[in-house]
Amino acid sequence: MSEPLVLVGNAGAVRTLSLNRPAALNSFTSELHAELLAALEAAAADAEVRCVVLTGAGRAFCAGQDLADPMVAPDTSPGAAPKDLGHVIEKLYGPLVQRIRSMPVPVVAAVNGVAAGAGANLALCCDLVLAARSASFIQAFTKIGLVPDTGGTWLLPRLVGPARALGIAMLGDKLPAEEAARIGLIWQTVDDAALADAAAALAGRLAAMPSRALVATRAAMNAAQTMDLDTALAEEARLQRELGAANDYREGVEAFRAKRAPVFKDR
Ligand code: T3D
Repeated sequence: MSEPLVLVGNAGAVRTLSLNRPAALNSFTSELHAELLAALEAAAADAEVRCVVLTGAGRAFCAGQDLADPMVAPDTSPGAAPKDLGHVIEKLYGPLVQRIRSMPVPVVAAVNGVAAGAGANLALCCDLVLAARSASFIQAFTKIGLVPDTGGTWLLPRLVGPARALGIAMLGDKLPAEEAARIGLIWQTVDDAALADAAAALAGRLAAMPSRALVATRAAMNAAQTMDLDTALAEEARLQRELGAANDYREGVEAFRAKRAPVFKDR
């Protein structure tokens, strides 16, 4: 039997998904897309899972689209029709981003090495991005005549502002993880040898927190980007009304008053 393209690990309430095509730097084929989407669906449907960690097997996080995949590799024979890359984005990368951004639990990217093209934006669309100090982020798209996809045009200016976003995306230079953290593109870097433990600790911490509040925080911050202040305040009231009626709020306040650790269960 062939190796799974996504390795699935469980530690308590944390589900770790490792992209597993190390010889091709975990670049995406349609098969990898299918396995990753199925693994994310399974994590979303499993009430025991309270945080997902996404990482890569081997020395890379993900080198984006597998450029040797016949689905996208240009056919150079005379008169050959161009590959419909728009279809690939609509059918594979778009749904992947939407799946991650709508997960019912927080998603941590543990970026263990180079994250290029769609691989960089796959990491950036996670809620918290933790990277090994030797990792790097490359918006490789313009080098092959494409625009940033996998949410890159939406994410980059929101994360680092339009000036930096354009510099990073147009030049396609390798951005070391420490510089990515310094400019606010990612959450944190840690020593390479400490990445797995740091990701596990961060994910364990998130898993013990009120999932619904974390997910609503993600959704509210996304939505507020296109709202005026009045609308954002109204949305905060709506969410607070909803969360204030949930068990986690009661538990959080009771635990605070009893000076004990809360046990959150809503998802
Ligand atoms: O096309 C569409 O469908 C639209 C969607 C696009 C989404 C995208 O992601 S477009 C961007 C695609 N990705 C890239 O352009 C990145 C290409 N890779 C690189 O620039 C470099 O490999 C890296 C900077 C990521 C790493 O460099 P380095 O020197 O550490 O490794 P390497 O020697 O270049 O690569 C190691 C192996 O991985 C090598 O194979 P080999 O020679 O050992 O058999 C290399 O060919 C393979 N590899 C790396 N990236 C890809 C890849 N194979 C297929 N596709 C890749 N993207």
